[in-house]
Amino acid sequence: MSNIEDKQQYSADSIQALEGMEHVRMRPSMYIGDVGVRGLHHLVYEVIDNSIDEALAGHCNNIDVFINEDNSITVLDDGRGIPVDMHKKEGVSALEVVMTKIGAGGKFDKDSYKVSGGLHGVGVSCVNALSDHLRATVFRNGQVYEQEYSKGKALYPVKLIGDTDKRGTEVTFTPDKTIFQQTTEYNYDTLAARLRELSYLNKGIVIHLTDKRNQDDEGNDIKETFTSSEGLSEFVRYLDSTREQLTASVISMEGEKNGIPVEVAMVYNTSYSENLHSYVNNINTHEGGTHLSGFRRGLTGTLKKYADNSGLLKNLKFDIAGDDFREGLTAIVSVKVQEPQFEGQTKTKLGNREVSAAVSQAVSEMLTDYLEENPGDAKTIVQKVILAAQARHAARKAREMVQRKTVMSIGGLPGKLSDCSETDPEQCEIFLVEGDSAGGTAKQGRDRNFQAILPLRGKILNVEKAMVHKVFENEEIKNMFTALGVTIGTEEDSKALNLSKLRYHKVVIMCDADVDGSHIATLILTFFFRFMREMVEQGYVYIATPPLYLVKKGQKREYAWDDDQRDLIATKLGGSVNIQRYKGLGEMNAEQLWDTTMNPEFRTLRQVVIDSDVEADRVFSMLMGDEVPPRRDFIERNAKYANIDA
Ligand code: 0RA
Repeated sequence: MSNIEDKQQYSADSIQALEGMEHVRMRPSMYIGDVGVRGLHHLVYEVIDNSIDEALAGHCNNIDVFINEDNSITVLDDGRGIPVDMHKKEGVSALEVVMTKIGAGGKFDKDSYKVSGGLHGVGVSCVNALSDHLRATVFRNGQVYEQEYSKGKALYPVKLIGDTDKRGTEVTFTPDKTIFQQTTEYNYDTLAARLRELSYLNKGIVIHLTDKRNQDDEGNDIKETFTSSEGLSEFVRYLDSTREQLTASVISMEGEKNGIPVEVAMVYNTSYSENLHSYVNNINTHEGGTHLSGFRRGLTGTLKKYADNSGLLKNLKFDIAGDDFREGLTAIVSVKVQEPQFEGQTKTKLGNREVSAAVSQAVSEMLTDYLEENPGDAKTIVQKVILAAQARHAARKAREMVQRKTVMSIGGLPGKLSDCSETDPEQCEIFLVEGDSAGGTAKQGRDRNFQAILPLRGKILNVEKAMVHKVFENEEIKNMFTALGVTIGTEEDSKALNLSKLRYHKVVIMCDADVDGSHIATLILTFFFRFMREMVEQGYVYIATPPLYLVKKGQKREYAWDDDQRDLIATKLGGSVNIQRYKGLGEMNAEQLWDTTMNPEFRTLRQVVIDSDVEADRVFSMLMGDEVPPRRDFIERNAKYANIDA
């Protein structure tokens, strides 16, 4: 990857210093996206990013990340160490400039080697500004240097604190509680998912994650190592580990096209879903962009040409569309771009035009070779594409039915829906409730002004294993589309979701607090994830949390959501208490359901968020595939606690 090697000697005065630490504290969301759970974790990614850059430049092999006991974070690498020599213009050490000047650290210096970049590419100074305390330790030239900061301000000039034979940089920071008011508690799984992703995207780097807050049975800290010798092809296999591969090998390439480093890996599986993930400079480009369109073009063009030449398409009575080439495809595209232009709603869509041709060419070359060398696999793939085209024709008919029903709107609403009287979608909530009996209780208990109820019958369709047309023919799923007022398909994109007529801004999945209930909630979530993904992304989807226990003593009644709480209440009430365990929503009466689970004043809704695209994809295919791991555990881990009514 020649264009990311050092182009020039990087010295202290090539670091451009810009102003604005105060601004970061005033408007943190402008720099790190938000000040919630997501922003909190971005701080870590921003720091690690510098170490990854150092590794990409060929100077660092190991990165150690610690979640310390007090929820501070330490990132240690074995790179060259941040320079500590005097910065000519600023009159302080380069380290201090990097740590205290927004935009320093080479990020805005396009001649430097950096192509990586944290989600917002704002640099470690931004993390410093948002930290109550930060300590930077540099191991360089046989010596150890240190500087500490508070809320981005240096507490003393860089000082020499000793000798060493180590090399590298260590940063420990404590996020500022006055900025991150929601929480400053780090989630191990969230960090692990990102580090795993980074290890696949940057093969060869060894990343350790240690959680000093939690120990295993032997008293050792929880610890994992992420490293990949094969990179993306290994990543694809990890993603598809619970799916059945259609061909034995993963198709992959790594190289440079028109000066742009391109890496691609892909494999077909027997499922019906398309799993494309793309990255620019290690950032997940969730909205796609030119690299992804280049991938699609290269894939379609090459496969179509091969299929035409092979004669396998003779006598075909229907056309083959781009989508058909991607059914059951898991693929990752990763490019490194010097000056990426990010567009789109969430600034995760690559705009650079030149990247499209580079990826398209890379994919054509890779695939052409593969198909020629593996005629057996080639035939299997083409046959899969033909089947997909056939199913698509069936699906289109079913989809048009859903659409026609939705467009009619009034009168077209499902009979089972108990709608609310309010018509402003922002005020409206809909509860998706398992079973008719719980649906009945919810209907009595709700505030009909703004709460609608849609009962769903028993187990809803497992969309992970069903062909697309079956999904659109399913009665419960059709009801969800019509009730929500959501349609699919626009002029440009047959799969695009149209939320402009969305009738409720809170969609609450309400299931029993037991294993079956969790399973049903997971089925519904899988449906949203695969078919109404934007609903989740825009924060419209929630999970209700009904209590597990009712603790009674005389006239006193209190609810408990877990065993600890139950015991606490029992102790508080004292003497002999009566404890009722709710086995399902059906055991609660309408008033109890309102009080505990539906009343915005007292309930806790958990907003469903997607932490990591690839992890969510893997989790759903795992949960809804053939294996049956504990689903309750899954929901606990994936639905972030958010008391949105507070
Ligand atoms: C600029 C120049 C040099 C190193 C770094 C930045 C650097 C920054 C970070 C941040 C975390 N880990 C890091 N490792 C290195 C060194 C230039 C030289 O030695 O010639």
